[in-house]
Amino acid sequence: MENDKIRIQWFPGHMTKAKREMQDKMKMVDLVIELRDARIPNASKNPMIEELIQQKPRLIILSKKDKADAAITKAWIQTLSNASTMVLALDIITENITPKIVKAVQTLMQAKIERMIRRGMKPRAMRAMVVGVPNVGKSTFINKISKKKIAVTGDRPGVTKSLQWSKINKDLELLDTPGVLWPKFEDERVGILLAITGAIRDEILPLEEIAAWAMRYLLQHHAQALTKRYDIALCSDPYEMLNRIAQKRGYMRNHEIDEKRTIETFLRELRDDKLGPISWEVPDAV
Ligand SMILES: Nc1nc2c(ncn2[C@@H]2O[C@H](COP(=O)(O)OP(=O)(O)OP(=O)(O)O)[C@@H](O)[C@H]2O)c(=O)[nH]1
Ligand SMILES: [Mg+2]
Repeated sequence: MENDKIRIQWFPGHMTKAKREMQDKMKMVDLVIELRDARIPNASKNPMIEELIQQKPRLIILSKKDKADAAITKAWIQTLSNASTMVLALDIITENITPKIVKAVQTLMQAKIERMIRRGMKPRAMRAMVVGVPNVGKSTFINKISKKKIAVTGDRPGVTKSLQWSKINKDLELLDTPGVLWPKFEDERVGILLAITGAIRDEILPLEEIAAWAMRYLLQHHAQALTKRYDIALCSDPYEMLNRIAQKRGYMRNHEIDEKRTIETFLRELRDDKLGPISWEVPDAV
């Protein structure tokens, strides 16, 4: 079973609609604020976005930086930055993010604003579309900047259903969008990493395989975190590791290991950072 292909499938019906609406609105936005999960900056990049945003300036926010390894995040910032793309890593919940965003938007849009002034136009608010995979923090980001609870948020994918503008101040307007995934993952690893970090609904996931994949990665890269959290002897078989957690915690039913409970607990603790900050992807350059 270990080496079977892990298949993650879904029907992106409402996402097709969201993509169409975003395409439509793209014409009237000045820049794109793309949120990616700091733990998986590559896997959480939506390939559709590249085609959608064309030449617009882009601000990439690596969200949930509190859940990622700080040194690896720093390397990602360097890798992803270029002439038309600024990159900021943020803990959206605890940081005072507004001044950073306002400044970043000003820097990115300076040339356009100056052009408008030169042509005698009154500078208007810059319009930014906020995009990103489900559950990455788009609505939390907008609420934080607007200091209002305009957008509904929740720790599960698929909370935002439609596009919604928020006026932040005279200089900035933000468009919240539903999290979108793409019809097909080019690489099964991408689907697994999105699953581990909570961008895909658990109901449609092969959770046992996802947990085993995560366990294998942790054994390779964070073995100490496993011993510290679960106080169990390490072995190279991820399924046996899950059994050991179950035995240690007493997750039994009718004298047998309660696999469902073990897997769900393990994944929840992983997502809640109980094993410490973990980056699941490292840029090539590192
Ligand atoms: N630890 C941490 N949690 C965050 C951060 N940003 C957002 N969250 C949490 O992530 C979860 C998802 O946030 P939302 O703002 O609803 O995400 P979304 O991108 O709007 O999701 P959809 O509308 O489903 O696409 C919430 O539980 C937030 O509290 C962050 O920087 N750090
Ligand atoms: Mg949302």
